[in-house]
Amino acid sequence: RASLRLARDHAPAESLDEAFTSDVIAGLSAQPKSLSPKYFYDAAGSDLFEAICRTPEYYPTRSETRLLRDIADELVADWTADTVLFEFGSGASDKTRILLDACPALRTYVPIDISPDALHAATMRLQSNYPQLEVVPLVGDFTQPLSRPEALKTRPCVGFFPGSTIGNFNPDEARDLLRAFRQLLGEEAQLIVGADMDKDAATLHAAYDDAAGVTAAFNKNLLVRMNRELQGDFDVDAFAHLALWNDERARIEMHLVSRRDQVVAVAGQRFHFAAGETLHTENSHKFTPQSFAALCRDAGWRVARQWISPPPAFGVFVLS
Ligand code: AVJ
Repeated sequence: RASLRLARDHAPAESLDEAFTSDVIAGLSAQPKSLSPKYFYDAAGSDLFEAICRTPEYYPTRSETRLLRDIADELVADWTADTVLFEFGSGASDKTRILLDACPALRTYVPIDISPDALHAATMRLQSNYPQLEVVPLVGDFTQPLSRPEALKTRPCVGFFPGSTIGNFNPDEARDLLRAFRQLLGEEAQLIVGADMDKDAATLHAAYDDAAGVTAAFNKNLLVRMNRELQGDFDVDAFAHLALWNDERARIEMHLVSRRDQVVAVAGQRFHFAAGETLHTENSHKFTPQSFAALCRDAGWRVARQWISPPPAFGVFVLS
């Protein structure tokens, strides 16, 4: 099994903890203030995301899951027992089960996730439910360079990138990321990507501002995490959750809005927030079949097949 371990391309310049510290200092020093959405996913944040998926307003998970069930046999039609399945941002690996059930012959699954707790729990569950499957978990940030170990280089590879995680990246970053996946998986590989589709602003807005406040808690968990891990003194109640639809950029934005003029200490520094000033925590880009195909083309992939669910529309794309 050791021979299957994924290798980092370069020695990591810094640990995840060090990256969190430097990204928080840089993001809170910037104008406007921002922080990468990857920092949502500590253990509590990963659980809150799973809870978001169960809210009536957050349709993407349900639309995508239904679609994947409907098309699973087509997705796995040319997989063999040798195929290696990689997943980027695997979380609870729930959607993966749809593919595993459709292709019982599959022997090797490489889930990659930034949350060690979510990854560990998912690995334990999968190993007990799929005893014939070798699960090779990789804790890490999939936006950092990764390379396939020699042992996997001769085997056909399929990448799985569901959930519209691609939407969290701005167009340049998304292109670079899809290119890096191609580099990792090899020229012959396929990449299955789930992408949320553009739709009416009311449906989009509700999905990111659910009535029960689960998304608000998910957003504010960033403050809780900074308090705990970076000795912060954020007053969580002094910030409000904001979700807004940016029509020009075709994206939902999430922000944390300072309710008052305040100074916060975190990571050994002090940061001023004016009343109404926001910390931009997430973009979630929405696509049309055309805009998604253009992105893939820029990244050196082509859309070989695509399926769009019934409304609220969600797309699954097979790239080759
Ligand atoms: C997991 C990144 C796809 O952008 O819809 C859910 C995360 N943020 N509600 C998304 C999220 C707010 C989600 N992704």
